[in-house]
Amino acid sequence: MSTQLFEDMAQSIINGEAQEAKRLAREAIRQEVDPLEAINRGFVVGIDQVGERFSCGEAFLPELVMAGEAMKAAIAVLEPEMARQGTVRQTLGKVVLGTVAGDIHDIGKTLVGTLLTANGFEVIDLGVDVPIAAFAAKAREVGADIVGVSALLTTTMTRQKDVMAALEDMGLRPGVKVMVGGAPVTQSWVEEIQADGFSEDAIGAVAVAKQLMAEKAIQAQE
Ligand code: B1M
Repeated sequence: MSTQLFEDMAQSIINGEAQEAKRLAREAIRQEVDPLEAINRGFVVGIDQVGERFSCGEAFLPELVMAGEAMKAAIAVLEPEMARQGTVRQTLGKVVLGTVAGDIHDIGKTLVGTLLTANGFEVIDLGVDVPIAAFAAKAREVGADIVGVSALLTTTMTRQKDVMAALEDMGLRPGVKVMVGGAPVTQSWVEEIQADGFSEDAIGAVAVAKQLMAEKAIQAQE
């Protein structure tokens, strides 16, 4: 497979062309390209460029919006394929997932949810702009093993800490593990708020979730 397809994918996002992004996503499936590779080597390269241009004032909000829409359109085509390729079918654990209050970025969070589902986790996706208390309330209602909290803004990242406090207040910790993620999240932030797990990407999030389930199993034996 040529790298031209990946380059075209990136360009479709930079141009904010949702129809073209969808066409290229279908083409990737037709050529049996790994959907996650298409996302990471193609579409994400484009959205990262738009993000960089936005942060240095070379691109503006409408471009960010259009790039985001194109990205979502492409992922919507690839998602069923990723789910279909997920081989593990037994439920590994229950994950309540969402993007924190004040934050409407959902592309990365949804990707994390898709890969967790494809790898055998039951995911309850609360969506975006999720109030702090809603994470804890849903975790209690469904008996969650893990609460996954995504944040893409430095201003909303602090709410990951608030979600942990809400779980603590409801007496749900340490039985419910907390995994955090999102572009501004760093290992030192994770250590500061004492979250149980962190991943920089969606594939890593699956490995972290499995690790957290293993830790839960050990805790249950103690
Ligand atoms: Co916004 N935005 N945005 N944006 N946006 C960023 C995040 C920004 C870095 C752009 C920039 O300046 N370079 C910047 C944040 C700066 C900061 O705080 N540090 C920014 C800003 C400033 C804003 C607004 C404030 C702009 C404005 O209005 N002036 C505004 C805020 C709105 C709000 O939320 N209240 C805003 C709005 C938007 C759009 C709506 C236009 C659109 C979102 C569309 C959507 O999501 N439906 C948008 C977009 C598209 C971006 C960028 C360009 C791309 C984000 C993305 O989807 N990346 C982004 C710049 C960038 O990140 N390059 C930017 C692709 C996605 C696959 O990656 O989301 O990082 P990501 O997810 C990864 C990992 O982070 C990780 O795995 C995912 C998959 O690999 N991960 C987890 C994510 N969640 C996880 C959870 C986990 C584990 C891993 O466990 C639970």
